[in-house]
Amino acid sequence: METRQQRKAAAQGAGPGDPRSPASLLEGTDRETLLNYYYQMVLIRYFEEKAGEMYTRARIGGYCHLNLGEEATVVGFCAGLEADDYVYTNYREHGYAICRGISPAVVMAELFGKKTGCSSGRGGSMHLFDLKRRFMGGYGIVGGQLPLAVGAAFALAYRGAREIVACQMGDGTTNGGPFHESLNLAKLYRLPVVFLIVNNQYGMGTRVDQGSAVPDLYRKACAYDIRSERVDGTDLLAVLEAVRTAARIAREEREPSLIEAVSYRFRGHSVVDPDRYRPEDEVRRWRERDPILLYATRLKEAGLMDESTRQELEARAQHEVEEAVRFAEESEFPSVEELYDFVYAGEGGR
Ligand SMILES: Cc1ncc(C[n+]2csc(CCOP(=O)(O)OP(=O)(O)O)c2C)c(N)n1
Repeated sequence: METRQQRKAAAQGAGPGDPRSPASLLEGTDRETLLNYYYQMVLIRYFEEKAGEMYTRARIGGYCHLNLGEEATVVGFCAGLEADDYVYTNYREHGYAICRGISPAVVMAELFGKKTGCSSGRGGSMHLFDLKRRFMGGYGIVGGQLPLAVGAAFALAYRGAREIVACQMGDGTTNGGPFHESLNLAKLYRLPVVFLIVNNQYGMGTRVDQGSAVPDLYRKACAYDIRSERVDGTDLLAVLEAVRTAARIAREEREPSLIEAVSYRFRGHSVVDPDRYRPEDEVRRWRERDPILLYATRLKEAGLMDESTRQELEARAQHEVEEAVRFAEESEFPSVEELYDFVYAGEGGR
């Protein structure tokens, strides 16, 4: 078990010589797994680009939030968890659903409102759900997922279960009441929960320092004596390592943790946001830190991925997304007779 001091040192960030550092993670992980992380990042990048295109072609209705640019936080977060852990997210969740094992075809079908979608076409982009894979949903109400995640963690603690809960949110969410109440209860009851703030720097059009009196968001956890750290959200391995450590502490010590992953979304808040509030040079600077390019360079420099492997992985991901669209196009809409199905629990929902 880590001492308080060791944990404090860990919270300040692991150095390259530290056995916990992302550099040793690269050395200590097999090539196939590392290449699979790359595959997942490009898969969700293509998926999101395609979802944006399908929205403009009116195949997808309602709202649609993409997480282009946040791929390292998505893949790192999911890779740090075990298959039977419970995951709660906000509405920017397509990538999380895919990384938790819901097939891109089934996610795309849900965006299209089709019966074959993971919420039987009832949820759409903001309400993906799959109980079997313990993907407990995207939520459209800002902060709505936090009390639910904490409630689930309470149930697990009460039953003495081994599983934990992981709960993702955006930076803007940390200014709302549910964030503070949830952190308070998580600490008070020592709940096995990992909170991940994806600080993509904007809540809709509001820059993080215009909305939060404490823009170093990880520091907010200290008000509840919760262990927290800030990591580079463009670095897949840094996110993975932080989540893995937090998950172990939740599982073994029954203590909550909070991670702030600093990243950037490349496009507007939702597909209908013209994104006029961000300076061009800021966007350009962050695009240079594209998490996919950074990770590709890292794998190449370590001699783990050559150019032809990269091209092969990208072509495979692109093909999977094309197939997802084909599946969604060919699937049926729910019929009018089925309109009232799944309204109450126990009615055969997934
Ligand atoms: C309770 C509530 N208030 C306001 C909104 C409108 N709204 C939707 S997203 C959003 C911004 C949230 O930003 P952040 O938490 O940083 O997440 P991001 O979209 O950046 O991933 C707001 C204000 C809402 N959906 N729910």
